[in-house]
Amino acid sequence: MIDQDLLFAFDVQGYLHLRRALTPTEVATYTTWSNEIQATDLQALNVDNPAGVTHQLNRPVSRPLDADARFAHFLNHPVVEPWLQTLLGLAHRHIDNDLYYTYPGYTGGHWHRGVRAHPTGHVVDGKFICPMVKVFYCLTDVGPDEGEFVVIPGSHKAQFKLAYNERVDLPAQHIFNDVTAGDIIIFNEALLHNGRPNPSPKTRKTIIVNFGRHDAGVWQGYQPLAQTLAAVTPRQREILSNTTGFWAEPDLTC
Ligand SMILES: O=C(O)CCC(=O)C(=O)O
Repeated sequence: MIDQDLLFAFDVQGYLHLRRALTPTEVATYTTWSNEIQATDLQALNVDNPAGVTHQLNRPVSRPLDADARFAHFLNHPVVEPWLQTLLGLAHRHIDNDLYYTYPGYTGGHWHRGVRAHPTGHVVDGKFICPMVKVFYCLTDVGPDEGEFVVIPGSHKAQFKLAYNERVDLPAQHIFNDVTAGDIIIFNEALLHNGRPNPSPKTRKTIIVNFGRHDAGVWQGYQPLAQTLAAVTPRQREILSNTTGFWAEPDLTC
């Protein structure tokens, strides 16, 4: 069941911070999996699409699902799947996936969004029609000045343009600087978001899975391998079975 207060919050903020959504045992297990694939040979992993390596983040491993099919668990984690069904529809699809580390000394990213803002925040006739929703499974505690993730709450509905290139701070930014290992962040990819510089000695570790609706294509370089499709559950295979080629933003200028 979807909590109506959280649904309201997702609508007006564009994100949810689900605190301690993973158990400590889960965090320990997923950390072990992540440690085990850190040494993945990226060239070998991407032998099907060598150009893909340059389109991927690889900090330290992009497409962890293909490096280790256990990561398919994050396609339909029981905490997340009801949200994906509500925000994207029952037949939602995978777009890309990353094991993403923000290392000490990281100088920060750039503000961006995966899809355009929408006047209603992607709600039409009382239903969400989000084209892209991203899920962060947070594996580490994150405090102030530890390379935290930032979003601009409500920017998925923004009606005014903002010059944000080269800027570290934007008005009203919310900082996930009170994250506990095991928290899950779900956000509308129309939100402006970024990763802050990390002057701390700690690495922020996140498993990221990006999802779209039934008509979403996969991001270039993230097509699942045949062996991955064979190894996962029927439900996970369905989520991985994009039918429309590479990702292209649907026209939702309604
Ligand atoms: O977690 C971060 O630092 C940024 C990740 C990000 O921008 C993204 O996944 O689009």
